[in-house]
Amino acid sequence: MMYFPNIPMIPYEGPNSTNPLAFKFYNPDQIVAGKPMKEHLPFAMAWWHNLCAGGTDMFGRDTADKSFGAEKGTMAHAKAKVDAGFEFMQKLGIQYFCFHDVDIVPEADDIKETNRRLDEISDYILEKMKETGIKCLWGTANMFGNPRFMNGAGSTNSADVFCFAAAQVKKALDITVKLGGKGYVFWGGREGYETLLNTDVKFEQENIAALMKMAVKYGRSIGFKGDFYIEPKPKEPMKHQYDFDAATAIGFLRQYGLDKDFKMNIEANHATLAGHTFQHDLRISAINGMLGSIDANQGDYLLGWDTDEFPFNVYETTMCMYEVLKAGGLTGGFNFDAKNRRPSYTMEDMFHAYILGMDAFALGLLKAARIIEDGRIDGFIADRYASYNSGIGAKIRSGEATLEELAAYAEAMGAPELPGSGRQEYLECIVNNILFT
Ligand code: XUL
Ligand code: CO
Repeated sequence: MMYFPNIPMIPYEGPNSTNPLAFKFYNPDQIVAGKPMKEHLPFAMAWWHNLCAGGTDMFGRDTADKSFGAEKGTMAHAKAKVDAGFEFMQKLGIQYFCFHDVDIVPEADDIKETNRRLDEISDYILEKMKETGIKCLWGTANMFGNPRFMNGAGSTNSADVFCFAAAQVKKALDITVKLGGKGYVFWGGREGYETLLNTDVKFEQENIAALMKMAVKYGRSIGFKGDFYIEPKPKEPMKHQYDFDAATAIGFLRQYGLDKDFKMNIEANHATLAGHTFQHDLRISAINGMLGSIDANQGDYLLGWDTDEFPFNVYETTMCMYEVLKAGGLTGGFNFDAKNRRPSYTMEDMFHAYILGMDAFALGLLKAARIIEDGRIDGFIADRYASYNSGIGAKIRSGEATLEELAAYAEAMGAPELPGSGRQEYLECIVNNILFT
C-alpha cells in the first residue's frame, strides 16, 4: 500500500525549476568541498513530528490526519507509520531517521507490555531498513510526556520515577543498538526546575549524571560504540533547564567525567532560545571537540518559544555549514526536529517542508564552501591576531610569559596603538556578496 500515492520520487531539478515537488539545490551526488552533498548532509527524519504530530496546540486539536489509515493507539497504526515513514524517506532520498520509544509504539500501562511492543516494532523497522538501506541516526527515550515525569526523570524527587526512567533508557538503548543507531540522545525534557523553594539543584544534577553514567556503562556493555549526546535547551517546558546551552552542558559533562562518551546535539531553535545564535552553540561545541549532531530547525524571532519551524533562513544555514565544514563534518547528522505550521495540514505539505529544509541546508553548504574558498573572511581573522605570531605575542601564546615581564614590556612601550578595526560591515558585505551571487 502507498501512503503518498500522489507524490513521486523527488528529483533535483536545479534553481530554475518551478516544480514544487523538486529540489532546487539539494543535488545528492554533486561534489562540494571534495565530497558529495549527501555525505556532507546526512539528513534524518524525526519520527515524532513527521509521523505522529498532527498540529495539536494549546488552543486546538489536530489539523493534520496522521492515522495513515489505521486506528491510533494500535500496533496496526504503529506499523502503518513505519510503512509511511519509509515511503516518505525513500521519496525524498533521506538516509536516516530518529525516534523516541513512544513515537514508534503506543505506550501501554505496563512497561513489560510496552517493551514487548518495542521488540515487535523494531523487528519490523529492521526489515524495512534492510529493504531500503535507510539507517537509524539516533534513538532516545521520552521521559517528559507522561505525568510521572512532571518533576523530571534523572532530576525527579521520586526514586521510583528515577527507576522507571532508568528502565526506559535501558530499553531505548537496546532498541537503538538493535537498529544500529549512530547515537543516543538525552534531551533534558523536564530536567530543570520551576522554583528553588522546593528544589535541591546539586542533588538533582548529581542524579542526572548518575543516570547518564549508568547509561554509558550499560550501552558500552551491549556493544554501543556510538556517541551519547546532550541536546541543550535553556527553558520550555521548565523555567530553568540544567542543560541551558552548549557551554553549560559541556561544563556539566566535564564535572562528572562524562566528556569522553558524550557530544552535543545542537538544535538551532534551542540555541536561539538561550539568547545565542545557532552558529555560536555550534562553535562552542566544535572548539571543545564535542560537535556531534544537529537538530535542524529554526525559531521565530517574533515569538520566542520553541516553534520548531523548518529552516528556510539561508544566512543561518550558511553559518551552520561554515562551522560544520570547519569542524571536518559531524559524527551524527541533520535531524529535522521541525514541524509543519498548523494550517499546512496536507500530505503534500510534509514533502514541501522537507524540500524547504533540505534545500536550505544544501544552499547553505554551497555558500559556506564558497566563503571558505574565497578566503577573505578566514584571512581577515588570521590577520586580526597577527600580533601573536612573533615577539611578545608569540611568547604569550607559548605560555612562557610572566606577568612581570609583560608589565615591563608595557612600561617600556608606553601606550599601545588601537587594536585595529574589526571591519564588521565590510565582512558582512562579503557574506552578502557570496550569498546573493
Ligand atoms: C524538544 C526537542 C526534542 C528532542 C528529543 O525541544 O528538541 O524533540 O530533540 O527528545
Ligand atoms: Co530536538
